[in-house]
Amino acid sequence: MSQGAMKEAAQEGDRRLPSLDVLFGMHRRMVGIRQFEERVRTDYLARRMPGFTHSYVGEEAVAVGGCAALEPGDLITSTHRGHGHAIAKGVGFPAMMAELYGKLPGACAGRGGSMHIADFSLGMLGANGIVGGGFGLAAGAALAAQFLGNRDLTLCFFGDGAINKGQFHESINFTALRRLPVIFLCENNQFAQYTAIERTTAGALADRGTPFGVPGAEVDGNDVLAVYQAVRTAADRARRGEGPSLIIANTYRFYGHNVGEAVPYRSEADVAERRKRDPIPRYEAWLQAEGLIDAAGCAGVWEEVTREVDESVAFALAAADPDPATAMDDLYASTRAAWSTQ
Ligand SMILES: Cc1ncc(C[n+]2csc(CCOP(=O)(O)OP(=O)(O)O)c2C)c(N)n1
Repeated sequence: MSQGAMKEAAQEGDRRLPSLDVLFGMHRRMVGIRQFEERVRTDYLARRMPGFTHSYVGEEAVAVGGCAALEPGDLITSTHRGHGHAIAKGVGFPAMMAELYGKLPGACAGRGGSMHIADFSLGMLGANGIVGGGFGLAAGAALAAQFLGNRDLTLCFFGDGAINKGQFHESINFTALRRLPVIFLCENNQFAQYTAIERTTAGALADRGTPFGVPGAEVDGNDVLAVYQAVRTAADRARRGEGPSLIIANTYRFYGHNVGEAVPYRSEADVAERRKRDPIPRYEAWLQAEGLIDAAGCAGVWEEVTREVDESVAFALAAADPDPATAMDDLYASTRAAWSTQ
């Protein structure tokens, strides 16, 4: 479909294409993730922020395209590199920033930090310090949806390193067998921690579902519209009761594995080359070519979002710390309470 036709279809509210609201929302969310992550990096390197953190800069189109294709009741599981997923699913900057600063109004009352941000009310089932930890959660959430008979599906984000874990095969087997509504969305950022994918991974990633009868698609993960379309197709299949799909989104992380890492295993020239395919200017060029926004409009979004991120830091710094006396609260779910809601 030509870009002109796509714009027309979007304006007419074509079922398969994003509405104008979604198109603009995707731009704002991508810029939001970028500016949030850049500010986190600055504050973390200045040793103002506690904990440990992994930057999502460069991968924004995957989280944003994926979450934009979902319906409100749908769920996501995330990874150790989870800030972008949380923002794309609607967690606000103040709750995110306060959580990273370990403050009481944080998304998890300051107890989770960067790798454990969750907001069940938004369907964000949690970032995860365990590589591959989202697979079982996604399978379980989808089993619950099937059991309850609702239309909710679960979008499972994970990395190219995680696809080599046993839980991936266990989860894709189980969800295929039961035809559960899951989308496995692999963010292939070319590295698992410090090791390039060529040194760890055999075969084509998109074929990993083939033995289980699960269709695989490969998309340009720096093209937000391509990710959106792929997830819409997989979501339709899941809602028809046909089971899981696998999507490989090829992308690149612009910074090191974790913030503060020296990155000795790839050259600056490689990174500079990859930065030319930055998903945000690329999407802005498309929006502008379609006449949907001009350069000043784009600049306005950057300004507004940057101000919101700055305000979230001020909010976090002024917020109360959790009371150390409550450190052991909420460690275990009350099984009595859980069963009484059945
Ligand atoms: C079970 C487990 N094994 C190892 C680690 C250490 N570790 C943290 S991130 C990572 C690499 C993950 O690579 P990938 O899945 O490609 O995600 P990316 O970091 O590239 O986003 C590893 C091995 C861990 N956190 N959990």
